[in-house]
Amino acid sequence: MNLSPLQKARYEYVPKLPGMLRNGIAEISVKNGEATSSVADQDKIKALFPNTYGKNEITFTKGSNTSPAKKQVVGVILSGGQAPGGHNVISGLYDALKATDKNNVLLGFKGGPSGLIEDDFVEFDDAFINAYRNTGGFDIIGSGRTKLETEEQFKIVTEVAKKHGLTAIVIIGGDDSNTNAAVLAEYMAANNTGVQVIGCPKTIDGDLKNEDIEASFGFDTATKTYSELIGNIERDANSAKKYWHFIKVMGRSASHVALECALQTQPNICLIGEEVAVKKMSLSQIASQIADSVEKRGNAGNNFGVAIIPEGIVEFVPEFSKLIAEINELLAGENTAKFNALPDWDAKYAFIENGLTKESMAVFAILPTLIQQQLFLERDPHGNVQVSLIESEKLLSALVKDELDKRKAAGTYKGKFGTLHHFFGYEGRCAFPSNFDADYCYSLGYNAFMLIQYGYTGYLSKVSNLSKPAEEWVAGGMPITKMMNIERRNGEDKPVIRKALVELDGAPFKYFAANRDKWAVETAFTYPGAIQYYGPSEVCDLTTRTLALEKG
Ligand code: FBP
Repeated sequence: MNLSPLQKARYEYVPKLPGMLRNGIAEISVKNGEATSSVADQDKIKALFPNTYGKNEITFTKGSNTSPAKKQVVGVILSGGQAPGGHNVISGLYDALKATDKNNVLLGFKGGPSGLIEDDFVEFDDAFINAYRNTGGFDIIGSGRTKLETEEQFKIVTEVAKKHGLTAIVIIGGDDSNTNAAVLAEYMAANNTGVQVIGCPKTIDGDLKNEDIEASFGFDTATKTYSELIGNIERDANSAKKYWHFIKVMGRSASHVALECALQTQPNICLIGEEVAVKKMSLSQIASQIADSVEKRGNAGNNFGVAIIPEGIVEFVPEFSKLIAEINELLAGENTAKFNALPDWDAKYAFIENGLTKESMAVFAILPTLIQQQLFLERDPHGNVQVSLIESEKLLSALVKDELDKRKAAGTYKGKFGTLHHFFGYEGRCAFPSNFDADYCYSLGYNAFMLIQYGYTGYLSKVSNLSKPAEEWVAGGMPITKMMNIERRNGEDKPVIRKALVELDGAPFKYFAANRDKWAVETAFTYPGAIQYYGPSEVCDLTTRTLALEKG
């Protein structure tokens, strides 16, 4: 492997553990907390998880380690989208496992949950792990999006576990993967397999958080990476003074990433999907709001600016969601073939006009042709529109241009509107983890092993008090069932971990809302610069603005 100087230096970085885990394995004991109940639908969740429901929250403390001596063979998987720090979860897990007993074994199942089904694995040793310490990416074993949720899959996993003598499985994933971890834990307990299951909270989207989990790992590094790039673009915009940059950032179901980037860079515009949904905003209203900023700035001679758009924005616009539902209906079954056989776009347009309601057709008609065609080109295997592939940054800038043309004709707008488009997503998911993520992830992995050693199952590795220095972090575990409620998914009632959307009465959004009118008109950009790995702690160990504001 060719090593960059930074990679070599990062190998030497020693991640910081919470104070209570620092004295060595022999000095970690357990403090029992309260018994738990699920956040909602208690009776239903309890009935679905009779073996793992209602367990106590636990915290680790300094004290004599009373866990039973037992050889551990642990399997680990990475699940879903990449997030900086995944390698450190595995190295923390490995270090705690080997420090407890050098005969313990850690197996990595490759390519995500499918690795467990296909029994595709590697056994980690020191040399293997050392090559990945403090690095970004999930390439140590790869990841995947196969869902572990059916009885048949669980039976196969049980066979694989038996074959290797697995005592525990660690699932590093987002809300869906950890929901499945809880279901697997219950299955393993109900069938007396002796296999424990522990989850670790991952996702750059930041939407796996709640009163127990303060942040999912990867959010810190990814948002710092995007914010660096956005800050650089702001400075370019402020230098050249000739472009409006429309920047889409990842975060499909929640706008935490967009909000955090806005808090770090103070752009002229940042849309928050959750607000759009609550206010039931239309595409025209959104375009008009952006056009107000462009107009005021343009009339003052500032024909440049920056707008941040969350990836999932269009799904939050009620009229757009309705349009998508109608298109899915319109092309159901044989209609797709009929539509595809039409000779040209005019014929297709007439077919669409004929099939949509008047209201949805009105929305469709204002979309730029490129986006109209995208809606019919990009389909998923079920024939549905792939909303995540819609270039919403281009859609919005085109709608803003239409609005500005009207204002120009009316004589109110006198500026120029040159646009550039960007999408920041993959650029941030595999960055070298910030010191925060390197420390947090290593602690999550180390802590996950302590939960295993003390015999817990169906727990999420929990490290909290994260806005304070690592020394003051609190390590422990929370039953996953505590975070669950019943939701309708694909026409069925399912027990799931509730996804955390941006709270409009939360401190991060309120801070943004109190400042955005000023940012929309003035040039109030801030330039966070690149993540710093070495240097003063106030620069290198900074947490996100979201966490700082949430924790006051
Ligand atoms: P996870 O929820 O699995 O962490 O993934 C989140 C994410 O990074 C989203 O922000 C993005 O929409 C999606 O993954 C992209 O997925 P893919 O890697 O499959 O293109």
